[in-house]
Amino acid sequence: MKITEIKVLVSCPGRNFVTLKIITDEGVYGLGDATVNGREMAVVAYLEEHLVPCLINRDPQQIEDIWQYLYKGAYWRRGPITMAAIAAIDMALWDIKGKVAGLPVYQLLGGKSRNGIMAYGHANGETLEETLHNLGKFIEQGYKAVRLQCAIPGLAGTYGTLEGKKDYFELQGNRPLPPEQPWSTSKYMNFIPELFKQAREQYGYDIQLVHDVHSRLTPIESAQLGKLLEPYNLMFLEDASPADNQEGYKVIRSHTTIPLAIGEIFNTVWDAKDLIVNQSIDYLRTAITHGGGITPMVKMANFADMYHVRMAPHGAPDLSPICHAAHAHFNLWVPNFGVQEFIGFGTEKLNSVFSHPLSFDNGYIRLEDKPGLGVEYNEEEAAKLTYKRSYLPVSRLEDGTLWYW
Ligand code: CS2
Ligand code: MG
Repeated sequence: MKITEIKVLVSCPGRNFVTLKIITDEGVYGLGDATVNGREMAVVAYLEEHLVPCLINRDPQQIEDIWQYLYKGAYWRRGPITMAAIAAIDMALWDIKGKVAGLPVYQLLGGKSRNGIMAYGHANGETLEETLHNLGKFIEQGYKAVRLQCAIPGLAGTYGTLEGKKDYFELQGNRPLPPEQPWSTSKYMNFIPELFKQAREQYGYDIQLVHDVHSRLTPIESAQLGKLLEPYNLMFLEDASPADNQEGYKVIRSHTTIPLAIGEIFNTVWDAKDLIVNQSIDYLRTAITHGGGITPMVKMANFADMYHVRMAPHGAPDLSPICHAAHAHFNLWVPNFGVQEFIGFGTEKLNSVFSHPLSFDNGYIRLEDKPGLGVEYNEEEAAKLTYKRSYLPVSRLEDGTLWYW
């Protein structure tokens, strides 16, 4: 079997997605997600100019050798652009292997370790009341875990809220330049504990709650927040502090028992190694698209398992249904599974381009058995929805200092 053609397909069904299609001489093809939010065209160039020429005529069944060739052979290794490009190729090769074998990818990884994939939904609001009302709606839908994000009084626009838009796609797909959003750590720290105090008073402790700090705090501020939230028994606090400084997590860990999750911007196991070995974290959030593909995610998970770290893959709206499907196969297999972030199945426009094998019932994601990843991509519909540059916001403190968004 040989790779005869590779297409790099960009479409904007509400927001930009980069999809890789690897076609073989036996007519079997595979799909991969190469989307890096706000930097999509950099990945397109890396794939088209630097990787695709090396792959034509290769045997697509040599998944491991191709991954090693693209990673070690690159010399300029790691980074979000490189690893998303490699990830898309890796996903597509696993898709092909499953189709050739007539098996869903999770069977090739080792079969089911669970029947359903526990998901956490996003309850957010412009006010504390709206956020708690939305939490109630997720509980009614049977969610076992929910993320709470709320606009901070006095700040215009806070991460994790819709800022008046109808959905994440409208929010993320219409930023012709990076919007600048104000941030105040003190306003945030004075507000968030009250959100979780009232959530527990109103809904009790059965529902598992998570919160995403989005890397806004210094390590000692994260420790302070962790201690303030301990009475509310969160499942985890995500991205408490930027993980460029992995040592910082020793500071957080030494002050609070709140479980810590991190990893959505990680792109190799090296980004997480010290955090795992030092047992500074409890959940690893790396996504298959940003982490280099299924091949390295399996290795990361096995390494993390040695240190009781569970996998909680990133599941944001800027990952395509191909990645979400790949996560479902991975999550069905991975022994040290924690939880899967789930933002729903998107809009009609998104589903006119991507069809996927996923369903949701009573708090769990289910995966329909189909060979490979089980996703289809409608090139004709996709071609009608052309790329539209859109950025992630940037954040500034109230004195104008540039801060982590
Ligand atoms: C967030 C992401 O889902 C999450 O946990 O951190 O939505 C993140 O903001 C986006 O992936 C950025 O593109
Ligand atoms: Mg996050």
